[in-house]
Amino acid sequence: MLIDCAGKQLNLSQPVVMGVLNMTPDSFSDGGCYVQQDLALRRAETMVAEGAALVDVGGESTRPGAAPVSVQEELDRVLPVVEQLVRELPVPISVDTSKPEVMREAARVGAGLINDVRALQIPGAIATVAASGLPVCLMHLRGNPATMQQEPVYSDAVTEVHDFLAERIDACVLAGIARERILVDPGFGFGKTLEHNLSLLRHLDRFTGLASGVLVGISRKSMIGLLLDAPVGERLVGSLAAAVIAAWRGARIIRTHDVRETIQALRVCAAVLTAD
Ligand code: 7PJ
Repeated sequence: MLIDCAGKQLNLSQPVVMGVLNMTPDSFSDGGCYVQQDLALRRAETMVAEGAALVDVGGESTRPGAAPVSVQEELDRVLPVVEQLVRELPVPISVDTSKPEVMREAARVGAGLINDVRALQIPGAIATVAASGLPVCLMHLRGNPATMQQEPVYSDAVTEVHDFLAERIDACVLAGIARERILVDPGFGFGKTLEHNLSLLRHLDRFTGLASGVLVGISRKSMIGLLLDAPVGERLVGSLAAAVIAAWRGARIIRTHDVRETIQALRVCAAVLTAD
């Protein structure tokens, strides 16, 4: 199962790791240490050396209550880095954005995948991705990042998230984005309680037939913190357990801050998954 990411191939025959590169000064877990471009490049090189199949560059903080970022500010944060990473790294560079202008410019400088936590709902986003020819990850988010953790309510979270993603896929296909270019993500922590997140992880196999593959981002998130009563810096082991469960339930891309450890955990998982 190969996905073409602007000329670089992403092989999803086994679960792979997407390394997170935050370009936000207020990122909750990296504390903005990689805001400078050379540090960002070195961090990305390390993640690729550790085995990351993709690097995801983001310039908008989507943590609960984070302030909105202007188009220009987001472009300033991510474009120079994306341009350099595309040139210097062998893996596809993904851009975590919801803004059509950022998608268009990222595609122009060679980005290989658009990762949108708002599932291309901002006007112009679907047409921009369709025109770019790039693959896209559609994520489910209930509400918006500012308000999403204010008592999210579902009658059946798994079905509602599934049906939302199915509708977004239909809209994309109608606009000319082939199903083979679409990945889906239930959006752990985006407008969900711990119970919702746990149901989504347990029933992740419900999402595997929707499009080309399932991507999950659980790394260091509050669902791990709540289960372990642990601060962000002490969530590695819990995040690895969740990554293995996700891969076991069919996820093909694990988005993580801890590339080396996650790849080790996934290697064990993949060996068992492919055993007789
Ligand atoms: C996710 C994401 C996720 C996808 C972020 C964080 C918050 N993109 N961007 N899925 N999370 N596709 O890294 O904790 O879960 S930003």
